[in-house]
Amino acid sequence: MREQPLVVVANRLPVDETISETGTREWRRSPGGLVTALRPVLGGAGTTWVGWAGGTGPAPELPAIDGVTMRAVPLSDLEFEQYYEGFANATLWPLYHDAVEQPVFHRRWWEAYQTVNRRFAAAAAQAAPPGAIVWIQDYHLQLVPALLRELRPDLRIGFFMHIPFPPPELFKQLPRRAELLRGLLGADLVGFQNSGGVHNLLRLAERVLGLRVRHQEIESGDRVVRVGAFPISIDVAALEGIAMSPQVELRAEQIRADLGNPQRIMLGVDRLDYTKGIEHRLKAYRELLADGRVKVPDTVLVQVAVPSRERVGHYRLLRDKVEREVGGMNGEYGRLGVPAVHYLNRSFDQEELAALYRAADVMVVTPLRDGMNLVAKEYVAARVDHGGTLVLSEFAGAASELRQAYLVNPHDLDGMKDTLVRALDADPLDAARRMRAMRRNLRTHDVHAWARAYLAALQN
Ligand code: ADQ
Repeated sequence: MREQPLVVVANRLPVDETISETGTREWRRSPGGLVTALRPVLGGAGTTWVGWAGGTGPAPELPAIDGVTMRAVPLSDLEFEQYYEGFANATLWPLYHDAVEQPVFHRRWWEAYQTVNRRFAAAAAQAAPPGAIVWIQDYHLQLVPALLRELRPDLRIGFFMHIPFPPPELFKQLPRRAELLRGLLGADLVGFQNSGGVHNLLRLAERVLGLRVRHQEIESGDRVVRVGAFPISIDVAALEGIAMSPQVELRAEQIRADLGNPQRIMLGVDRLDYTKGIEHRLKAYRELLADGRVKVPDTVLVQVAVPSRERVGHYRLLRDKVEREVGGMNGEYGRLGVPAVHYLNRSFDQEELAALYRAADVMVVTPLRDGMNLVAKEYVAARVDHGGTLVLSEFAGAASELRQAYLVNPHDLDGMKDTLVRALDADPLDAARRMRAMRRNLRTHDVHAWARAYLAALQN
């Protein structure tokens, strides 16, 4: 059990505002995401979460949720646009994902990013008791470690990057690269999803800042910053419990029946984001239909795409493109009452997701670049029956752990088509052997192990 108080600093607080039946405003814990990952370490000595509550204008006063004190950081409309949609999601997000979309740089976005990062640092400094551990999350807040250290040198400061961290060749495009690196190096420990991120930060510290680097440490003034890989995971036992329940099993059967009991169901579940390779996946499936290697109604694809960042131009364009493509495929290859692609553009609860996972014969996860990809891990955890096959992009962080998946390069259309067919035609014994091996690995590398490993390293 942790003895020091903990302050988690993340762009978003784990709460959603809802209107109750009597019309009053209420705050509920938001499902999924980071809060699920951190739940096991949130207990113990006092914990505070610093983040934005959603909405613009003054920060609301929030009740504690599950014993965690909530401190809201306000954002104005303009800041939301320039810091969140702008610098975080139109500059850093595409650049860090191999620039699969063109990153946009604007000086006024950078100003807003600095202002908001200063505000988060001040809120964390105020919330943290003496000697507390502060764990800062993700690319939105890269300046906070150094800003916070200036305000509160007594704190133990950790940073974890959930998305990929790019090689110097890409990172060096950023006009404010040195400031961003110095911001990160305010932490005692900088964590990444895998060794690629670690290696890239070490090289950047050397090349851009001229610092001395040895092993996994960077000498920064009179301090040593440690850097490490901590692959994030999911709450395996909780998802297994859900997936095993009779209701979910029944629901999975019902889903298959609703789809017309096809021989094979393929499934994609993604946030609607251009890094997830949804278009590449649809194209491969369309060609398989055109070649006659896959036929409706024997095989169908279910694509679940949760709307995301809908005010950002790239995201609106992507949604339009995906919808046009799905419409085109259904017009060409669907039958009356049996579309080739069942497209669902909304969010589901964990039970429904687990039932979808259990109903799917082939899970298709094909990001062009992804820090980890929890959907792949969720599919494996949900397959308590050892059924199903996973087709997984080499460019997802999860590929280095889920080695028995059918790995694909989503840019290689022919390769992807062949692998999809192999996964559809997999020998059930071989598929079960692969699934068992992945499940064994996942069970010992769940989210509790992740959080414990990171915090132990930070306190060391
Ligand atoms: P994301 O890019 O959001 O996360 P991912 O890891 O796949 O991507 O997580 C998505 C989550 O959303 C999953 O838990 C999934 O179940 C859920 N989800 C997807 N579709 C849903 C739907 N229709 N309804 C409800 N829930 C849905 C970032 C990085 C990733 C990294 C995570 C965690 O981009 O690479 O794995 O952070 O570090």
